[in-house]
Amino acid sequence: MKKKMTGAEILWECLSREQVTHVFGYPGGAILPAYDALCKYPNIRHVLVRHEQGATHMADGYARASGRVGVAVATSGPGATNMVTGIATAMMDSSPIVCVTGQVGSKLIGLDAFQEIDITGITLPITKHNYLVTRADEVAGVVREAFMIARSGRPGPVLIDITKDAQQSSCEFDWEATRTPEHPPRPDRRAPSEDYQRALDLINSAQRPVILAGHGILLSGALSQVRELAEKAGVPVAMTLLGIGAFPASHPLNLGMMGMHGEAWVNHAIQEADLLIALGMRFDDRVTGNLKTYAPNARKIHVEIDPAEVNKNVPVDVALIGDLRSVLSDLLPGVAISDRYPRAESREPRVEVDRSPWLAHIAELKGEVAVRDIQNLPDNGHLYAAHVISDLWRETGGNALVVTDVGQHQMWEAQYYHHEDPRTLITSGGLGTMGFALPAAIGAKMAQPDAEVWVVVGDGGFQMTMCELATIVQENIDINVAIINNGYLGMVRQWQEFFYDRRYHATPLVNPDFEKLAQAFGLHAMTVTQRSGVVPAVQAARSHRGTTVINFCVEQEDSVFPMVPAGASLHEMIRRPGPLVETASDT
Ligand SMILES: Cc1ncc(C[n+]2csc(CCOP(=O)(O)OP(=O)(O)O)c2C)c(N)n1
Repeated sequence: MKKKMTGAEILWECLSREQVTHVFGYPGGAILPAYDALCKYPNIRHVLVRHEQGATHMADGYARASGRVGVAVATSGPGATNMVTGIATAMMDSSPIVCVTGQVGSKLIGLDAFQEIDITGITLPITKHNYLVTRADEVAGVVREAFMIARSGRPGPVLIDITKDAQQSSCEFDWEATRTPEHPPRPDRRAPSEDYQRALDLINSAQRPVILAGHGILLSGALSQVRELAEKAGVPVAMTLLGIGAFPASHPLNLGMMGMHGEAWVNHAIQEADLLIALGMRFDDRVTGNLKTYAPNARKIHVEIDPAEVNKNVPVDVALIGDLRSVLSDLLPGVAISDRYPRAESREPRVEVDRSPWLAHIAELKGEVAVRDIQNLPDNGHLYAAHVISDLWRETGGNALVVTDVGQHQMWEAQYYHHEDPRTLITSGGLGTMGFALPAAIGAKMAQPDAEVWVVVGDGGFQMTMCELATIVQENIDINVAIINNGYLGMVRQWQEFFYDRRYHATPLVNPDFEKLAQAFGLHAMTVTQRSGVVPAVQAARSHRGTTVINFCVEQEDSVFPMVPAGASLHEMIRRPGPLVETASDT
């Protein structure tokens, strides 16, 4: 049915019809008509942020926690440019968000009007697509198409810039007439069947296979297919940082995280493998190390939705392009059963090769590492970040949704918080955006109101977006914040220690008293300086209704181990000097 509406009303009407229930935003002149029209849409909760970067990270956190499209709104000029980091973060991590920005009146475009900026030009390389809308009758079609683009194929951010006059003027609104064809993403074309056969031949004959599990598994929802593949064929699973949660941490075939700060046994297994089965991952340089020496003896199968990723960094033997869930569903019936995980359907072909020596070898590599683990250090009065994360994991039973920032604490979280379920770790993997965690956690909590949400953040990154503590108070949000306070920009300090002769320039931090700071925002807060104080603090935060900020003052010069130096081969790791138990007298 046709109805006369303003462009601003059409915007909210279309967002409602796209099932949007939350938007994260900040008003200003060029988006005011839209804000005024929002009063008519009480079904949409607007979360008033303190900085537009926060709005984009919240939309991103919302999208990652829910699998739905997150929405952020800002005004023209500085409002729009403040969104850039959040949009780039979403782009690098394939997160579906739609950002709506106001633009100056269409007659003013190009005249350097007050708060005019070419935001479609600026965001061209960091969006899947973007639009400049100058007429009310364009709004509906653009919004529908933007949502379709954001969530289809390889998901990502879309920006809609709407001029003030397009928001103010009226036109007939007809939702049905704006229907965009849900054209399947191009990669939905099936790979030729001979490619499937080649992949199966490689899988069924490999002696030392490893699955590389990436973020695409979570995005396509291929969890059960990946698990079936691993169990059926008896193949161990290594995860990228963003792939954490794609395979249960407690599963006997789980290896853990790979790459620059991956566990030593994982990287060794990859280097010794004769087959890598890469699922929804893009062979990021932090994952591969030196490409010339990466997995030198392995044939490679790459299953990926984005054809541009295939053969980009690592040449592969077989590429299966398409939605991971459908590709794996097609592949699974032909995968031969390994004896290690015998299954009921015993009529299926069985693996000819014996993979138990391979699995036994990996178990041996794992055992050798335990002596270097900081966890085995007796309590020497110092508080280590790994202990904080580990206690947090135990106290929450591994069931919390953890949102991390970027730095050492991010890697310790990946190593010591064992995630069983998908979408329980949210982190900026691709762009590595400090300041991401606090706002992304707010968005995640909005998407999963029943989840126990913890922010794990460094003292540096926390200060980049800590203004959003005010949003937490205003919107009455119940999350907990663990600041891993080492008095340094820790990860950069670590690089200075290892590679710049301990010249700690511009990395020591003079911090505010985080406990008092959080209290000034009206929040419950604590400071912990001893290992014995971690569990009581976590328990107090969990039993307190509303947000608690805990300032964990940890060892200042601890480093994340192992570490593959940038550009080195994956097996050339800097290891924590060990065994630690013999050097534990440094009280
Ligand atoms: C916006 C931004 N600026 C700079 C960096 C470079 N960087 C990566 S890690 C890091 C240090 C982070 O320090 P902190 O937040 O205290 O966490 P820690 O490493 O100590 O756990 C820096 C500066 C970045 N990733 N993002």
